[in-house]
Amino acid sequence: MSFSCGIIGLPNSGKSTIFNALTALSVPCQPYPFCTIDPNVGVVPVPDARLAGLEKLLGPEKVVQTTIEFVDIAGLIKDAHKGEGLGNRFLSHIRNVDAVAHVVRSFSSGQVPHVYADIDPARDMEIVETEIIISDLEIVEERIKKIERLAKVSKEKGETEVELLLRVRRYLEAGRFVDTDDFDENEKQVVRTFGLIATKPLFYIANVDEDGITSAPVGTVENAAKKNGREVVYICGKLEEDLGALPGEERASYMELYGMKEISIEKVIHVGYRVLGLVTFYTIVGKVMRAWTIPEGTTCVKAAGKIHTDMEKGFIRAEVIGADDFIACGSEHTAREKGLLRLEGRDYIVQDGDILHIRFNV
Ligand SMILES: Nc1nc2c(ncn2[C@@H]2O[C@H](COP(=O)(O)OP(=O)(O)O)[C@@H](O)[C@H]2O)c(=O)[nH]1
Ligand SMILES: [Mg+2]
Repeated sequence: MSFSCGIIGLPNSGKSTIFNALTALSVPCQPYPFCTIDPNVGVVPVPDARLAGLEKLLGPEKVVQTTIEFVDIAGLIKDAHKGEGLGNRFLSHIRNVDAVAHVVRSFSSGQVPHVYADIDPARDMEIVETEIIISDLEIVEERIKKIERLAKVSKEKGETEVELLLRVRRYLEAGRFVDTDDFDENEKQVVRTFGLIATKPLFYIANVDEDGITSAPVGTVENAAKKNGREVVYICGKLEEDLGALPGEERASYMELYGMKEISIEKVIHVGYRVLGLVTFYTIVGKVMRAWTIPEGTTCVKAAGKIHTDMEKGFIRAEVIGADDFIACGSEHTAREKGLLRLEGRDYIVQDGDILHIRFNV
């Protein structure tokens, strides 16, 4: 299953436009049953230059990219928690995602009304995040009440949970997202079950004008993001959506016209991937070459388990080589001669770009 990213923002900030641009890169649904749940969920392949390099070198029959899932929801407006606009209940659609992309309107276009008349990214960011925090607070309060009601049944479990809820509440009451680094691994696992959006990593997508220039005062998004230690991706959603709809060749000439080297929407995927703390490893088995996604810091034996539970159970060791080294050598033979192929044990921490060949007992 893919890691997932929810898209939030004010109405008319360009969320659906960006979602469409992302899903224009979409993968065939068949191996990913989750991408058909509803039209607002899209499974998108992660563009990967290393995988492309390996493919060129080895010419496998089949290449499977790793994927990331995006979820598009309605826009939040000020006082959504009091029922303004569409309210805030629809946030339930993104309570289980792994990260959040906050689309911030930075394009002017007179044809597209802004909910608050003028273009002011810092204000918009604040409105949306405040509504998220209030909505999360509602959930925390409800949960505390519920546990107190059940306290007679299971006191001990309830106590640790309430303690964590109170710690989380302190951040929210201070008007902040929750710093999950203040929780240990076990605590994090419990906190995750609360489904709070303010506990997820967040990055900004500044949706800028066609000429690539933000109509907002230069640096507003950047400054607001820096204050929170967050990343910003600048793209023009409209342009990306139009590009995505074009057939390959036309797309190429259009990109040349605009002096574009890459489809910028790919940056969204890459930053999402980085914010999630993910790394990619590769397997080449028979004629199938495949990219896999794991969290940073995953051991070799756990990575093997991602491929197949039998590989984890019967794990002996792994032959490992970095994809870049492999590509530079041009063949397995040369890589062996140069001593770049290593043997690693179960506790080896898999590095981004590793090609793994797992040896295991059946
Ligand atoms: N000029 C311009 N218009 C955009 C851009 N992104 C979105 N729009 C337009 O803004 C309107 C609202 O976009 P939409 O994606 O539906 O916003 P959402 O409400 O956040 O989902 C649509 O008419 C889009 O075509 C952009 O980068 N530039
Ligand atoms: Mg929309």
